[in-house]
Amino acid sequence: MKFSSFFIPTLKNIPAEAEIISHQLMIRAGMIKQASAGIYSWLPLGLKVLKKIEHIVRDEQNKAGAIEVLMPTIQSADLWIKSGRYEDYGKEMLRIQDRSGREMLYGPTNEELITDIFQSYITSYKDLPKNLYHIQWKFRDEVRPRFGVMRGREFLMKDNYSFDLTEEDSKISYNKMFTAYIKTFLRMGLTPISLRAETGSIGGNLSHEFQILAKTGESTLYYDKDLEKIDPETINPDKLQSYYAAVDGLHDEKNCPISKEQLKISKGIEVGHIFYFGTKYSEKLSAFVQNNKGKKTAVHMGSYGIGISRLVGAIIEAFHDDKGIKWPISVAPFHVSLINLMIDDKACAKMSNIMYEKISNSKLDVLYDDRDCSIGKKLSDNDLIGIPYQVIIGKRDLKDNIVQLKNRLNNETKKISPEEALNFLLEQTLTDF
Ligand code: P5A
Repeated sequence: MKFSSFFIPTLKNIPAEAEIISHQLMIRAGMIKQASAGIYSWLPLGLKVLKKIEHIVRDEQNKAGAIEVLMPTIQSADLWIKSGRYEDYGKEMLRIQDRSGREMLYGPTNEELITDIFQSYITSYKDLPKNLYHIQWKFRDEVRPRFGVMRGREFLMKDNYSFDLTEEDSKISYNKMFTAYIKTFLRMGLTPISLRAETGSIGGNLSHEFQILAKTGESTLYYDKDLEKIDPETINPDKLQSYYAAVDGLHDEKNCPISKEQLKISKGIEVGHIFYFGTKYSEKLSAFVQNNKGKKTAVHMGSYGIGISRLVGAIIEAFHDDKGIKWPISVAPFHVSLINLMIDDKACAKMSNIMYEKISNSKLDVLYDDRDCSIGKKLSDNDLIGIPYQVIIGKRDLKDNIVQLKNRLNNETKKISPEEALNFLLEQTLTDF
């Protein structure tokens, strides 16, 4: 992709309305534009990252045996009245009337709708377990939407729902998702910390939230430092759930079961939340199956959410410096930024075109900065948008057959030949594991 024909409207100044770093950087890097409070348009660079995150989430869901569906954003109030949550949800629910006066709503979550789909088709224990997911926009009319996409009113969530015959089977589904979540966040280069959590308006008695570590995170986490050492190949959910971990208000220094040496305190951001709530919705919405003795029983359910749009901001909170974003390779909008500092110089243009073609023909996604603007703007814009590798082509170096290869994650720069730079880039693996 050529920068000059793409659409990345970067900004030099910090926007006044943005309180936190990820919000500031997303606006400055031309990733999003606010449409109204807590509602955003995704510009091309932001959309690319959103899609990369969505891809990793979808891939891990599929690998864990979940099946994709797509439910609508607008729901009828009927099922919510049956489940009892139509009143409970209060003002956070955006209520809409259609032209015939029917009560509709913009879905804040989908427990009711999925339970209704399940009960329409599945009647036997032989069809269990089932785990259905979708990736769809949600709306929650938060009192104070802020922090950009981290706490929006409209936001993209991956949510799935498990259906099992017994509580015991449900725990297996729960742990499968627990493991899939850890793998998902590790693939994004993040460090996930899982904590026992409150169940809130979703209900039930078993719940974990997943926080990722970021120095600028909103929550303070207190946890066993061994929770940070996770090998993606040998994740043991029972073991991870047995470690001590608590957020802010729930940590009690006096009664903490682990030693001071073992306790770690870090800042985090909640990016996922999972719940087991038994038969709470299945009983109210008639999701019954026949068991092996022919007896009608309500199915045991769990629900599992990942904040996909929130993750874009959360990853920036975890990976940035004073110049801008530093994307982990697996979610980066492009892998390589090819920066031609002198577009009017014949040798620079020729070398840039050769490299652009070679990189374009590989598995790497390249952004070719061919803009007619100052060297300073080119370099600062590229640091701002945070593509992991930069190849910088300048007139003086090129005379000695040299280009600069910059690793944006550690800001190290090497002066090497264009061939060496190409070879290095083509050997990169594009996921974190
Ligand atoms: C689980 C899936 C649920 O809604 N029902 C279906 C359950 N859980 S949750 O904790 O309320 O939300 C799941 C994840 O969604 C993200 N999230 C948000 N992201 C951006 N803006 C918001 N206002 C917002 N609210 C929730 C979080 O990542 C959360 O963990």
